[in-house]
Amino acid sequence: MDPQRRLTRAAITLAVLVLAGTIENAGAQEMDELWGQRVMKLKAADAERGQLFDEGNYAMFIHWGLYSHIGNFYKGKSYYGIGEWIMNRNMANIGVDEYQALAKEFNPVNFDADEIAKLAKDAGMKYIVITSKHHDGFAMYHSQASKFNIVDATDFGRDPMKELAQACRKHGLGLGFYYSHNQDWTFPGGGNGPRQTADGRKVDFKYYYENKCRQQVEEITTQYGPIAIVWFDTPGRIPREYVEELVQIVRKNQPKALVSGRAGYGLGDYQTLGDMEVPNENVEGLWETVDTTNDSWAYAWYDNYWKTPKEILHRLVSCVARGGTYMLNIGPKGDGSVPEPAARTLKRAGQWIKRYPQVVYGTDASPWKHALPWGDVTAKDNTLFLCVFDTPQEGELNLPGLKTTVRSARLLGEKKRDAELKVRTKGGWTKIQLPPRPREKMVPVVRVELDGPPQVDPCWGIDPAVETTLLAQFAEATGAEKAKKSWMEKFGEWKHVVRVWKWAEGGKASWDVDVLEAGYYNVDLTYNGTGRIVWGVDIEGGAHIQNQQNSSHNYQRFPIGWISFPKAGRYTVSVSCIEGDRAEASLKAIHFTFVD
Ligand code: FHN
Repeated sequence: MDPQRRLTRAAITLAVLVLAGTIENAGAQEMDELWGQRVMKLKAADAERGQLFDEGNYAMFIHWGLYSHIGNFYKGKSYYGIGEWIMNRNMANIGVDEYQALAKEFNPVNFDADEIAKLAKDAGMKYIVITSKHHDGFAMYHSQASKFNIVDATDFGRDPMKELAQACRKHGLGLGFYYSHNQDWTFPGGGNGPRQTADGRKVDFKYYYENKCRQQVEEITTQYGPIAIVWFDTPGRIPREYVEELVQIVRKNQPKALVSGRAGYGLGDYQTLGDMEVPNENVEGLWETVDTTNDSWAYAWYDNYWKTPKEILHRLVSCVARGGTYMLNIGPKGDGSVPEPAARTLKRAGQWIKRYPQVVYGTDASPWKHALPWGDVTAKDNTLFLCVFDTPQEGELNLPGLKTTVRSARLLGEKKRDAELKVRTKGGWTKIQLPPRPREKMVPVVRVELDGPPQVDPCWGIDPAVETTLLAQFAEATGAEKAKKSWMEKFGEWKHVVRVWKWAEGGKASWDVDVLEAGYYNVDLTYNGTGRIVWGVDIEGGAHIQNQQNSSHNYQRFPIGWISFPKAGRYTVSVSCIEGDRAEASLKAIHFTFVD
């Protein structure tokens, strides 16, 4: 099949999924169509380029373009979804000529590159990646390859990428360019773009590639000084030779720049996880998560669902603790200004990072390989940084299965600098006593010095001092299927889960756990499904509880009841689906809260 037809088919598959509202059905195959081959490891030769991620860990992503001027409100109607897709038929369905004509109205006079670079700096970010051209084909810099660019097609007449490049240099930040190499919805032959030129000549992808794409990648890699990343996106089924050539262009012009994993064919330098995907388990190699401060990437007038500073820190620390990098997006408005709540939340989170830079920059993944009930851990050699997102009852922090001896534990940021925290052990757990009122109100951090490199028993701990959640992702499924699912909540707003479903008679999801305190624990389950479902929870060789609860099409939490662990120690806990639509019942997590 001709590559463009295949590409269109991929876009249609995705659009059909969205149109049909089948938020359940977007599977790995469709993700691969959209994001390309995603698993790759940085090659040894690229190690120098890898430094950006190793040391940086936190970056600013910016989606800003002609679509920002529309802000998801077009001809008197609001459209819900990612703003940069406003042209798409699932959004406002704007034709090419009509969209191009909008450039005359776009005049972002309030764009202030210095303010944006300063915001990134204050937020604690190390580099900025901005859309030089998104799928709409509008270049946000002065391009010779196409007049459809911010200098030639608007009254604004400035090159904001030049201004941003200067501002980044001034503030000591790296700069990267997002470039949509495959999709171009307005240039003849571009992915999902018109099939003919203005004079009616039929053209294919090669025409777009040779007359625009290749030249623009040359431009962005030569006109703005040294750049840190070229962030290609949605390779779809672009022919391999084009990606090879684009990567060569980047290598030739910017030998130190990273190429994003979404270049396609595994030709990028690192892996980009799914949009908005903060992984639950450590991921090997060099990788990043891209996320946004609210729901849309580009500015959407109604989108006020901002992540709080604490949520931002939680998602950042989770990425670093899983071994990766976090790139968090802002969507400036059509006038070029940054929405105030976005700037505010980023700065607040940044203040915390300034207090504890050693927790985030240049640190390694958690030896537990997953979050702990009260928070998460980053590490550097023999030092652990315990980031407490949920303060445990009576202020005692419980660490399951730490086998290396603790030399000392101190709360960072306290006035009494050297005040050591009390540390004791109980049944293989390490217990650290926090002061009753830590000075740090947002996310207290305990620095733990160990006798040697951290060694951890992989058994799951059930912590009586704070709610413990065990994800289905970590369960062993027998007589049931464990599978990853990604879906769009709003158009383009991705969610990801690993769930256990398709339960056969006797099927179960099991976890080996280590219970610190004997007693009753309240059990809740998070699941989705259809109709009423009877769930069972069993402790191997011990208690069994079961209960019927309703279900919802999206993941919701329902109570099941109390279960007793007669003594502290090791157990195998399992969940089974006893009655109801067992094929559809999808378990996401089990939660334990100590009662008595
Ligand atoms: O289609 C784009 C989308 O508009 C946005 O740029 C995101 C950011 O990762 N990438 C694509 C979808 O994955």
